[in-house]
Amino acid sequence: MNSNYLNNANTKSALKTSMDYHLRCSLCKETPSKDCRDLFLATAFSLRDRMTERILETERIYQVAKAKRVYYLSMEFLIGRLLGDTLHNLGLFDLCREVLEETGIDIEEVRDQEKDAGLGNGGLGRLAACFLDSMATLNLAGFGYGIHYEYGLFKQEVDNGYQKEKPDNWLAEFSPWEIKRPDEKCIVPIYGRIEHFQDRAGEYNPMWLDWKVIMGIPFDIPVVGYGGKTVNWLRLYGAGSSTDFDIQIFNEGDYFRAVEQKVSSETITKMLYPLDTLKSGKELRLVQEYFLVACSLRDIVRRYLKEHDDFDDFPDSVAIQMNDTHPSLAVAELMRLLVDEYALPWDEAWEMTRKTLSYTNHTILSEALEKWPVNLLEQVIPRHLQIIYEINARFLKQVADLHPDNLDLVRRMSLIEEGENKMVRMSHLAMVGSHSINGVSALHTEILKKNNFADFHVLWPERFVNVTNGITQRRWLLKANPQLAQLISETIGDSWITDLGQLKRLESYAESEDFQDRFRRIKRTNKEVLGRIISRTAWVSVNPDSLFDVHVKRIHEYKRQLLKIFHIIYEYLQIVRGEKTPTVAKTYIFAGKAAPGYWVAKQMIKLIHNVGQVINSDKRLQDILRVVFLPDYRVSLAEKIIPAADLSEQISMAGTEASGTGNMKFMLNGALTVGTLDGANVEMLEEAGEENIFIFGLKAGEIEEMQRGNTYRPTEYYRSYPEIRMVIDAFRDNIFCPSEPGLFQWIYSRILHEEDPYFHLPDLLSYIRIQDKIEEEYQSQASWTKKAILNVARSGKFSSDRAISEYAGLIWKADAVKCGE
Ligand code: GPQ
Repeated sequence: MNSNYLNNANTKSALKTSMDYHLRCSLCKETPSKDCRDLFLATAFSLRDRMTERILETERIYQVAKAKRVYYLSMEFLIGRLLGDTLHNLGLFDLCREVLEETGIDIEEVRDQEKDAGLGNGGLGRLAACFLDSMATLNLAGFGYGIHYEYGLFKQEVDNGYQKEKPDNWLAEFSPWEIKRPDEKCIVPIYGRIEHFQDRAGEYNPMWLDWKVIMGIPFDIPVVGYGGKTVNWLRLYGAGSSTDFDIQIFNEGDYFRAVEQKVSSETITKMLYPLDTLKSGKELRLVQEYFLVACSLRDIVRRYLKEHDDFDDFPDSVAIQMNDTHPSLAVAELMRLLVDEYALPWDEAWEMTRKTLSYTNHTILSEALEKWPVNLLEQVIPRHLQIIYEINARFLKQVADLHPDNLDLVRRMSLIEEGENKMVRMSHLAMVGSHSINGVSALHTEILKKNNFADFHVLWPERFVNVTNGITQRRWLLKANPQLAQLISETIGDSWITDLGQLKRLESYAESEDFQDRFRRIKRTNKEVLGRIISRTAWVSVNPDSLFDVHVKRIHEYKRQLLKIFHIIYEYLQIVRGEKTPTVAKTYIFAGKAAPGYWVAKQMIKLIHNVGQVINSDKRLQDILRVVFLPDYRVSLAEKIIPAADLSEQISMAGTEASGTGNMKFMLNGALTVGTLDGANVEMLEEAGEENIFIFGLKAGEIEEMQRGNTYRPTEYYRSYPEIRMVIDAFRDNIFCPSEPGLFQWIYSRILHEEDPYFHLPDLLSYIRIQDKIEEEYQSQASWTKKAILNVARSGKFSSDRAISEYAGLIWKADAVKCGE
């Protein structure tokens, strides 16, 4: 039933009334606090009212339409701040700005009061957040399931160049967006043991006994699509203790044990593991993964059974996407629910499971491919381990029937890796239990098919598809770069907001002097804004007329921050030794977090800091070079950095970055890319045209060949090329650690004598050459701006709307359901 509470809600006076109401009735304040926190909360509550109304309406429409529901299961949703996006998507941004302006408040100050919800590490988590926005905007009944971490990704501080991790207590002052729903809690069994009991027919059936209980409590965050009609939700589960269970121990007279049990249950969702393309191997992480899967599948099945009497329509009514292998226990849990709790025959349950689930792979790096020890699974989820064994036995029989003499193949494809410590290969579990397996860029999917998952590709070629990643233009252009968004809308209309391909029409303005001029002025303003953030947080003053060369992302060897530093060192030494006359002033900007236990990554931060200290304090380079490291990279900071970039660094070793999504955000905001032929860079080259992007370095195939033949000899590069020698020797000679000699010796020795698995030296020369070319091209501002405009114009493919339409059509078979007026 549609209620009338919020009739005429979208007028200035109605919005003002809502905000006043919440200030008094929700916050119990006569006047708002000076710091704008109260105003932020009152605004957020007013928007939440409008969204919750639409959630109910949307749900009603989905029910009538019998919409197929899509569930995106992910351990991470890096949603960042929500106020700006929500205002834009509800069409209330200008109205709200005016309401605040009338009380003398700048909307930016209000927005700055919101803490980032950092419930993810990087690309994978941000992708999930962009996908939610696109699903709602495309009118798909698509919902997210994740974990309500009490602490998100740590806050990064930098002390003398060293990263310090501080807890991110994002919920300290609670989030106004979430709706706690204790009435929809679920109960999740864990630990315990299996016994077999004989039934009437004499068969032995397994029974899971003595399990403990965790309670899953849902928190819903509304997800509003552009236009404000469709409002879906993201459901995050927090762990609590079961009161029933506590009382049982309590009654046994063991009060302390009852409290301990409560505390240990609540620890489960305390914090996000700060690892990106690395695995933790910790029991608590396994428990988190299981907890997510167990809560969400119970919820999904419960919702389905409200409208159905049996499971016959399950795969036609429900699609479940597993975001990497982190939720791959869904295969075993769905089987357990169907077989153990709803008494479906195995074969029928298996068909349902496979038809419902699909799996996205996000990396080929072996250190990120999840495997869990069999004995840990046995302890934590014994029944699931049994189910995994049963799935494996049936699957391997199928393989052996097809290839009777190929034991090696059976061993390679098994869900279990044999050895001293037997392990479950989660990617195999995910593939066997899914009808679709996808990579996240064309190159990545090809590598999966050819290398990592080749055996599976031969067996099931039809299951493999590619869906190149995308980003939402609502956040990454409309919200993050309002002036550019405005210029584009004035020029070609605003249909690009929901149809990014429309940007193509900007091509005809690429050479217009007037358009170029306005485009450049916007970039310049964005650079000034970033310049102020840099001086405030990194204590370095930068020149907004210099070329902003930006390398921001997680710190990881494969992403090669070190290659960028090599180039900076080369340039610096060339200049101070009088071998180069600089023609362009440059500001090198880095930002990114390192996993707390990843020593090499943390050293990179220290190195950037030290290189910065030497260069920034060298009088000879005063107006020429600056190197800065911005602390605490997060979504809201990215929204300031990306619109201000001239050059985007995407220089991972070819074949290692599955896709990248930052690369797309820079392109959309008119930065030119310098990159290797890796991940989605390959497709960016195709779209932009080779004259508008700077591609260098070895190709994935060439690297693979060198790896296979073991033909890479770092010392040969060192001996043959003076440029390389000059850079590497700087580490031996302590040029960037004069007061701490030896600090960076390890880089010298590792690269030359031990190992360089990320092929820095073979790519260094071509990187230096392409940087020279970039410097030269930057001098012609007209041609640079033309290229930048063409990049924006040709970035349409990289909208997450396109990616989600492909998922919906190819994988989920889900149609849009228009949520009308
Ligand atoms: N990615 Cl496996 C993550 O951010 N975290 C992970 O744990 C894994 C992958 C990234 C990947 O490195 C990027 O290349 C992708 O663009 C991104 O996922 C989204 O697909």
